[in-house]
Amino acid sequence: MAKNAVITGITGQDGSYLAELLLEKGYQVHGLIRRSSSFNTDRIDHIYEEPHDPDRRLTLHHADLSDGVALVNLLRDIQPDEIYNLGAQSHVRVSFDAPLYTADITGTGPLRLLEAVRASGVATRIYQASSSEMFGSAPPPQNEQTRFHPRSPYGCAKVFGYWTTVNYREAYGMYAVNGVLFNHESPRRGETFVTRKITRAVARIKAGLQEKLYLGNLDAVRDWGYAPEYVDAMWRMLQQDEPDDYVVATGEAHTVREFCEAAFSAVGLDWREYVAYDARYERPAEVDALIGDPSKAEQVLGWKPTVMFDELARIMTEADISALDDELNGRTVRVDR
Ligand code: NDP
Ligand code: GDR
Repeated sequence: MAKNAVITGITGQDGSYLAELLLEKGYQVHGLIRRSSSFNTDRIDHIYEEPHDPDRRLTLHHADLSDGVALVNLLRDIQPDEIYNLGAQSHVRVSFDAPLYTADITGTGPLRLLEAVRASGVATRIYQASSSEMFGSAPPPQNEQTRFHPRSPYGCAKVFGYWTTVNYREAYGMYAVNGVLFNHESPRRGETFVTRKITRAVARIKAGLQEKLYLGNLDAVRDWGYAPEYVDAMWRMLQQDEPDDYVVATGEAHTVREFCEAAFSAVGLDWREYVAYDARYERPAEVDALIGDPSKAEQVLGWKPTVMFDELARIMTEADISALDDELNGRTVRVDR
């Protein structure tokens, strides 16, 4: 019998890659999407299946992490074997502008989902998308033992989601796990996160469509990996005998400045001629350095990253150049890269 999985946040970067992975593995995939006045399924349109196709394995349902009753009803109907909670207000800078909304969706959202599992009585395994942002100002390298010191409403909300997941595992014996994932990127990364903002700007500057790229703190250090590899780690976490929490990272550290250098030099440009400072992209409290120690994931899950910093910057820059080329030449933009 094919396994049934529910993905919240299926329209996001990770949700789209995870849906592909689970479909490849033969799963029936149920994605929860938000009602929007415009189309919001770009990242999954290439795997979309006609609702009337009797053999379809991808089904989309309207739901929102703010609506606990809808979650109960859906879980009761779907009876999933696995749930991946990737839905969130995921932008750190935006969380300072919308702290209560972020707390509700990113923090209370996981609690609603866990309660929905209890209320629907479904026997399932649940993955919570926890984040390296929970470590905040705790000095690197960070691993599963590192103390949390979040520096944003987003980070605080993720800490709540983390401990709620641990608590439901301990209190109710649920198979509930946290993947503490460090930054991971791809050509599908949201356009306002720094890596994608840079690679998109490189393509536009190269094509003569943009003159400057305005950024905030160039000194921030991050551990950037490749999103398709990180969703594989999520799946592995739900296939173990016992539920546990894992850090997923590359262990390599680079600054935002270095990412600029790598992306601009990939097309023969000197980043210093194009990057300008704008204070609006600074955060009220910054996370200076996140560098993960993924040894436990490697030992227990057999997970190891292969795409590292330079290759990642190159993949993203090339994808943005070719997407812009498609756009300028009136071709449909391919999202399956
Ligand atoms: P994205 O921002 O690309 O996707 C977020 C998803 O959540 C989208 O599908 C979005 O829907 C959905 N969503 C937003 N609000 C709600 C809501 N109220 N109810 C239901 N769904 C909602 O994030 P990523 O794919 O990058 O990240 C996936 C998860 O992993 C997030 O929880 C994020 O916080 C976490 N994470 C991400 C890391 C990273 O580096 N990418 C690192 C560590 C953790 P819509 O498309 O309609 O906006
Ligand atoms: P982050 O990612 O906050 O780490 O959260 P982001 O790419 O937004 O910022 C990384 C670093 O770059 C600095 N920065 C800028 N950031 C943005 N977005 N725009 C700018 O113009 C800019 N200039 C400098 C930031 O200050 C920061 O230090 C991501 C999200 O995916 C979270 O959901 C996830 O949990 C964490 O990664 C791990």
